[in-house]
Amino acid sequence: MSARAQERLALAVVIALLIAVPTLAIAYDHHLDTRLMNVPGRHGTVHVYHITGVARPGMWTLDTVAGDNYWRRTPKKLKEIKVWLGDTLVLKIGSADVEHGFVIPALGIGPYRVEPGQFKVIRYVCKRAGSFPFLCSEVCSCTGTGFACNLYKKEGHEGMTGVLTVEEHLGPPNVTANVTISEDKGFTPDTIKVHQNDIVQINVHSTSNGIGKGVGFCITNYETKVDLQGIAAGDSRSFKFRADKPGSFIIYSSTAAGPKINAAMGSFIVTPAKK
Ligand SMILES: [Cu+2]
Repeated sequence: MSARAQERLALAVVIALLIAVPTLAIAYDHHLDTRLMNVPGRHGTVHVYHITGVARPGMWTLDTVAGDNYWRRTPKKLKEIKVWLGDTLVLKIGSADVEHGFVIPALGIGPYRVEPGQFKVIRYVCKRAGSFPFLCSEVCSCTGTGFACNLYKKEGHEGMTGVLTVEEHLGPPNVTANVTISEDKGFTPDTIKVHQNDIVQINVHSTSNGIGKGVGFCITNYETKVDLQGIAAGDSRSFKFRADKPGSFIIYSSTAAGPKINAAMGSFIVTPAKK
């Protein structure tokens, strides 16, 4: 073979490798996902999420963050993952830059160290309905020191939050309550009585704008299920949940709505289920 032909052959081999390596890498990645997806679905639907931690601006994202788009465009922040009770979550967590830590404190998931170039795969069966915040447990946004750096650290850490919402198929409510929130009377009616495990629907109507941000409706110990914020005057909101915890709980405005409404309180009473 002539020297020229050898050169051409070498060039052809290099080009072929340049195409083959990324193609194989993508195919392998796809294969791994398919394997994750195909785990027998004993627990509802299996959802696979690729979550990438990005230190600056601090966020978890579902976008691919690699190469040029790391520099050129801002990935979209992952604010919420929504699934149904009984579904299985497969979270494949990576990092686009520095070490992050993935944690869902209320569910006892993590913290898992997520280092760049590696993936942490978490499988979780959603057995509790509610809203569970996830965040980054590392101070990750800057690895240096100094004022500017500390600023970014804070931004990054605070930005790396989102919420996992596990919804329950509840069916029609056993109890419906219509509550009006007003400046002069607070919550009307101010007491809601239900039995444990009742499906409760509460329709909240506001006649006040509070101090400009509307009013809120929240029940202590039920915050992960019931937290309506910023209901403007004239607006109505509804929500439905299972009263699974017995006891006497306080109804309050979770939006700062001025002294009168902030001082107004109601009661949510859940009678224990008969045995
Ligand atoms: Cu982080």
